[in-house]
Amino acid sequence: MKLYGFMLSPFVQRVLIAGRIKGNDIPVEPPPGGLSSGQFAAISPMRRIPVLEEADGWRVSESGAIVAYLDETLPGPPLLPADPRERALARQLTSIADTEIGAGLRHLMVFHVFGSCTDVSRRDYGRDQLARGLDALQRIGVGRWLWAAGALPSVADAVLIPLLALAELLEAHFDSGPILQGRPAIEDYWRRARISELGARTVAEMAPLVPMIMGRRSAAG
Ligand SMILES: N[C@@H](CCC(=O)N[C@@H](CS)C(=O)NCC(=O)O)C(=O)O
Repeated sequence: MKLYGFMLSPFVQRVLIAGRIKGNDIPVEPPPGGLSSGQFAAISPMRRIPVLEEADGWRVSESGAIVAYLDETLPGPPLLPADPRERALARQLTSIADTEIGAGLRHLMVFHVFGSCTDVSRRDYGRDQLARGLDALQRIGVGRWLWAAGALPSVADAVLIPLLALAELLEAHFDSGPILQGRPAIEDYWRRARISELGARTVAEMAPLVPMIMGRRSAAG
C-alpha cells in the first residue's frame, strides 16, 4: 500500500498518523502528474491528496474514508475508543477540526504560504474560523485527557496533531497573531502531543516545508 500526497498536508499527515498508531509506516509518493493533471484527476475525483493505493491498484481518496479503511483492514490498536462516549468525543473533535480548524487554516495557507490569494478578507475570515474552532476545543477541554479523546491515541489525535502543528508553523512564520496561546486546555494537550513519538515525528516532517515553500516563492520572484 502507498499514499499519494505531500507531507505538509494535514490530511496526508492524518493518514500517516493513523497508520503509525496501527503500527504501519505507509510510504508517500507525490501525486502522479501533479495535482492539476488529468492523470491525477483519474485517480482522485476532487484532484485532492491524499489518495491511498493498494498493491492491486485499488484506490480511495478522502482522508476520513482512508482512515476508516485502515482501521478496518490493518491489525493493531483500534483508531476509535472502545467506550461509546469517548468514541462520540473523538467524532465530535474530528468534525470540529475539519469544519472549522482545517477550513480556517486552508484560508491562511493560501494567503500566507502558497500566495495564491491576496484577498485580506479571506485571510481574516480564515483567522476567525480557526479561532472559533480552537475556542470550541478549549470549551470541550481537550487537554483534560492524556490523548484527545481518552487514555489512548485515536483518530482525534491523528486529525488534531497535524492541524495544531500547522497552526504553530503559521504562528512562527507569519504575522497571524497568537493562534494557540491563551487557550490553556489546548496548550496542555499540545505540550504533551508535540513531544509524543507521533507528534514529534509529524512536527519534524512538516516544519521544514513552510520555509522551503517560502524560499522557492521568493526565488521565483
Ligand atoms: N476532504 C479532503 C480534503 C483534502 C485536501 O484538502 N487536500 C488538499 C491538500 S491539504 C489538496 O489536495 N488541495 C489541492 C486542491 O484543492 O487543489 C480529505 O479529507 O482528504
